[in-house]
Amino acid sequence: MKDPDHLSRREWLKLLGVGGAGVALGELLPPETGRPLPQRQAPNVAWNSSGPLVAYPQKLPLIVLTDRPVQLETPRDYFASPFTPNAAFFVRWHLDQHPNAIDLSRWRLEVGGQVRRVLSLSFDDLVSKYPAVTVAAVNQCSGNSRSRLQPRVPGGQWGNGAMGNAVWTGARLSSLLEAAEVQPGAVAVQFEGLDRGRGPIGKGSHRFLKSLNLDEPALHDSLVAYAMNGEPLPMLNGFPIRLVVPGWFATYWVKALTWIRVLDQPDDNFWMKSAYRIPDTPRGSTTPDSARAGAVRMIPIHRMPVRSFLISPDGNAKLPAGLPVTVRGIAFSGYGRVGKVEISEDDGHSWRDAELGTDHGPYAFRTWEAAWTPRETGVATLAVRATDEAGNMQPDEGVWNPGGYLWNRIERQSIVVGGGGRL
Ligand SMILES: Nc1nc2c(c(=O)[nH]1)N[C@H]1C(S)=C(S)[C@@H](COP(=O)(O)O)O[C@H]1N2
Ligand SMILES: [Mo]
Repeated sequence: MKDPDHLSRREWLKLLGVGGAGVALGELLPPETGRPLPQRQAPNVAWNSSGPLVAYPQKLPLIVLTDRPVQLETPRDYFASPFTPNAAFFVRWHLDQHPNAIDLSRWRLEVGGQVRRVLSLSFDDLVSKYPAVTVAAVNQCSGNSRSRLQPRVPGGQWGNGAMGNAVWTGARLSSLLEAAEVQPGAVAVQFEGLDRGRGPIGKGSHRFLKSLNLDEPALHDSLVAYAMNGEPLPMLNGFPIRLVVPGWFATYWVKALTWIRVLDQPDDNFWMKSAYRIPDTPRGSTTPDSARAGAVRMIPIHRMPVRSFLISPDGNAKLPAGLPVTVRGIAFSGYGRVGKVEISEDDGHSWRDAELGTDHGPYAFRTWEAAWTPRETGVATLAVRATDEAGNMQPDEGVWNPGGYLWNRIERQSIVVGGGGRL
């Protein structure tokens, strides 16, 4: 994380479009964030889920999983860039009354619970009283690729597009906690969004509440973010602020954050105790039988396992035999930088290194590319696997758990190769 120059209140209001033409965060942002939006083609149903494309406010046409609450998946071709445009960024809410307007003049962020000084911060306070920091980080739903699990599990049947990478700017969570002076005996910090709704009936789940233990290292990397790729957060992605927990699954990235509560007891609310739990087994995998028998210890989901994706060629076009193409994609891990990406042309029997693109930090998408010349006509299959610096390599087996979380099997893409003909 780098500490940019402290920005004045006026500049931040401008950034939000209140005080005139938006101030660019340009100097802080990698040039890729400013690229024009790619043209969309028909969604690739083998890669994405298969809902209709609908444009919600501030959003490009995205794939609808549900519309109440809103859940939208990002089509594959937006992952050709290492930064996902805000307007194409996926959306997931659990409760159906999520905000569609915020009056910033009345809005407050409260920091309370086991603290010596309760804080009630205006948006200006948040922007001007605490140093602004930035981090590039992937936000990925725990259930990304859930539709791959066998046997199928209930929950949103996401393809691979419930993820995105952005540059997040905000105050460090730890700065706020220091200012509030956490009391001895505190054990966890709970986060609450403005959204309300019924949630699973009878579970006290009408508010979305997540928490991090105070001794959790990820807490010290976390931001209370008010900018996403140098712009205000879209309403559907949590305007005006959200928690960013680099390396961890998106369920902790509480949107429309309005309460930070320091707890003196472990958090046993529905969203921590019952939802988003994974088997405490290698890779978080178990079997339907052991899950049904309650034979496996469940723990809260946390960091994201290493994954990589082949973005192009996407299989929508026939490629000529004998002509070289550049195969491109992205990779990331919640356990450290991507150290290596490899591709295979023979279904995983042999692998060769792809070339890694610019390093945007340990929590960001890392682009990769490799030259490939299809030799024979017919259907070719490419596979891609990544290894992170902690030594975790993507396996060629799926996982299974009742929540449908943690999918990270090696991805494959079939491509039709036609005769090259004569030139
Ligand atoms: N307030 C609030 N924050 C939330 C949620 C929610 O339902 N309410 N869902 C979480 C989950 S499970 C995901 S996947 C991400 C989705 O973030 P996005 O909509 O910005 O892509 O938000 C997280 N933060
Ligand atoms: Mo999620």
